[in-house]
Amino acid sequence: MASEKPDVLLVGPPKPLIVKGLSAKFNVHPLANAADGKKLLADIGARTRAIACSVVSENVTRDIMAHFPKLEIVSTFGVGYSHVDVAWATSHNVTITNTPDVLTEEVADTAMGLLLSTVRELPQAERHVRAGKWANADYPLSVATLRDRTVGMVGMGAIGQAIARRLDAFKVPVVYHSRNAVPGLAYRHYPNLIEMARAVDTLMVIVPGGPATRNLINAQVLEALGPKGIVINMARGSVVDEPALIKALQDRVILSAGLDVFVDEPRVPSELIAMDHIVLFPHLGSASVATRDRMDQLVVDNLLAWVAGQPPLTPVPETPWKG
Ligand code: 8YV
Repeated sequence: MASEKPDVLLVGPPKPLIVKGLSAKFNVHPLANAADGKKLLADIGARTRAIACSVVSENVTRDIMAHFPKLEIVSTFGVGYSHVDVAWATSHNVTITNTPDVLTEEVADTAMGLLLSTVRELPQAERHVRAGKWANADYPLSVATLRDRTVGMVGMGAIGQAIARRLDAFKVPVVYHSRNAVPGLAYRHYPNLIEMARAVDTLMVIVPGGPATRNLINAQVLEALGPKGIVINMARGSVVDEPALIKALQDRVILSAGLDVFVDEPRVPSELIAMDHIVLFPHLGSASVATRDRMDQLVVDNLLAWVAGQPPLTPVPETPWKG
């Protein structure tokens, strides 16, 4: 007898919290466990109205969604959702939900960690101790200091503002670039990114990924930032023109970079690995057990609200829930 529970396709690893949370109300079909993924899509496509996605590293493409003529909702993990084809979802009346807010402070903490690590060369100093070099020589004084810097935020959403609050406490001046000024914010707004890059020495990149921001940080911006320049990327690899960044670092057009994200992650260009003066993190902005659990739970809660006939909790602005 056919089960009365609705079906949900799960894209990405079948994390226990998500599978368990959804199983009470749904028949969960993890794509990753299917011996034949295409067959699974063909088998459940006609009747399935919901997709869950458990990571930002798996794409929910139009090719996948097109198997689901009755699709109503895609509930994805991550505040960023450039891995879901938003244009297709919008034109097919499919609501996308993401996991904002629950990760804001965690990602802002990581951003400060990456900024301090990069400016003060903390990972390099730690490597010096572990390599047994301290007995022979002190680790050199860091070339840079946070004390004389101005941070230009590229993006001033919820996470950008949480980072800016931390920088206030560190007594570091903050300005920002975004398409529109954020009402009520006291920081100076630069509508023009190049102009802001000229005025600061540190860029903190925290804008959404996707076509609108692709290669926003390009050779011209790096040139404008100048030889004291440090770029911190907490957004998506796609926002920075990676070959231009590599060249700017190699030619010392800018001083350094701290990168949490990469164009083709988890593959990191060998040119970046070869540069010992920069800092590389493995995309761990939100990566604590507690925060990841809250994100997983929000993936579940959006779908539980929807299946109970209520509006999903956190639809993204491009695809508001219309009922
Ligand atoms: C990731 C993120 O979840 O939420 C996002 O959009 O990029 C992070 O929180 C994470 O680091 C996974 O790769």
